[in-house]
Amino acid sequence: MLFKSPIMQVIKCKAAIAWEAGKPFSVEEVEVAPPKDHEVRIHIIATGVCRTDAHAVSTHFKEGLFPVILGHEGAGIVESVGPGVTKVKPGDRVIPLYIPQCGKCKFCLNPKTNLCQKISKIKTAISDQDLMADNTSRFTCKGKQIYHFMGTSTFSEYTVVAETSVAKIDDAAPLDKVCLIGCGFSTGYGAAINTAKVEPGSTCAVFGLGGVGLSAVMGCKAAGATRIIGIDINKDKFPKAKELGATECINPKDYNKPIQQVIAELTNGGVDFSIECIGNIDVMKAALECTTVGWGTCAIVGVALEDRGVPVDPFQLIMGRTLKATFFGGWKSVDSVPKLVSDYMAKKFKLDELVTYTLPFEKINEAFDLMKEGKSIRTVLVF
Ligand code: COD
Ligand code: ZN
Ligand code: ZN
Repeated sequence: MLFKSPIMQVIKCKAAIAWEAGKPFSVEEVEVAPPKDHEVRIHIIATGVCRTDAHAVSTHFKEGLFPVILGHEGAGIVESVGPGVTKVKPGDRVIPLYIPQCGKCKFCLNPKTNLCQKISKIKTAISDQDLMADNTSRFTCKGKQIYHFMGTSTFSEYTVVAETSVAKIDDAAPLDKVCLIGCGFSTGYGAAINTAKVEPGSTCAVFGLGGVGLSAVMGCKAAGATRIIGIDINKDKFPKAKELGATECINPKDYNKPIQQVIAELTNGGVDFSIECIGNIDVMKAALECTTVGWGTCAIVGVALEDRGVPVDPFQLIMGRTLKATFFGGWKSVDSVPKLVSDYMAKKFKLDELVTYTLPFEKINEAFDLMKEGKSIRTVLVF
């Protein structure tokens, strides 16, 4: 029998466009072209707003391309697939992945890393995957080509992603919660479990109690840490941190000595594990230095926009400390995201507590204001 493949149409829908750095988003009608070979078009149902999206439009970030559709913490339903797609089909519930997993390259084949050849050459976490594999965009607005972002662009009602950048998840998963598994939750939780490899009975310090840091706190707890110190300059973040597993919280502003010294004094010479979830170079240095001589491990999650590196005294390392860093919490994306969604459904960790606001998509600028003012953990935008 001869099947005629359906003619796939351009979809007109709403999206938030960043026309230039440092300006509010503009919600516009965009055209989303059909998916090409090995691409998937997704109807985004919900998307979280992450600090990295704010970084990408910051005037301090030199590598941003404009105009662009940001967003990398979404969840949705497959609308159509391009030729050659076998892993998902229309109707499947999915999470777009900003780290692809092609399954074939030397990185995908090695259990030591979650990177994939497709992004192994990037210089910053967020300056890649701005076009599809054929070097063109699927988005246009007012006759102009719009860049993709991190291969996901979830600030659009419909987006197109590579087949290697999508994970099929449980049909029953609430998309307005599990979207956080697309970034913030997995990044922090994995930093504790996969990167720092927190051990039972250990003492941990988590710097920054935003969505990523709180997820790191949950990861430390899940790994069996018995003491988890949360550090933030905004004390309003402390109650939730304690609810999610922090055994104590401290504010560097309350002390007139370096926070690494304060932590060393509180912990008989330093913590076993520390995790930096801010993206501040001075805090990264403090996070390394607050770990104990002999075996302390510091895992960096944040990426700083500054043009300088972390000033590490080699003696800190000679004394037995280890400095590591992580991208997407070390999770191999296609393999792990469906399992993390199942674990959430099985109540193995909390996500709902991280969602402070759920707003209609049109209020995207309000969501960024809430984040910048320190009033939200995560705002989820729904279409
Ligand atoms: N000392 C202590 N706390 C601080 C300090 C400081 N000097 N400065 C800020 N904080 C606190 C803030 O009060 C806030 O509570 C927290 O740190 C940061 O939280 P958020 O909500 O702003 O940020 P998150 O949790 O959404 O994200 C943090 C990241 C580190 C992931 C992000 O900023 C980043 O660096 N992203 C790039 C790295 C990356 O992996 N990107 C890929 C996708 S995210
Ligand atoms: Zn993010
Ligand atoms: Zn690969």
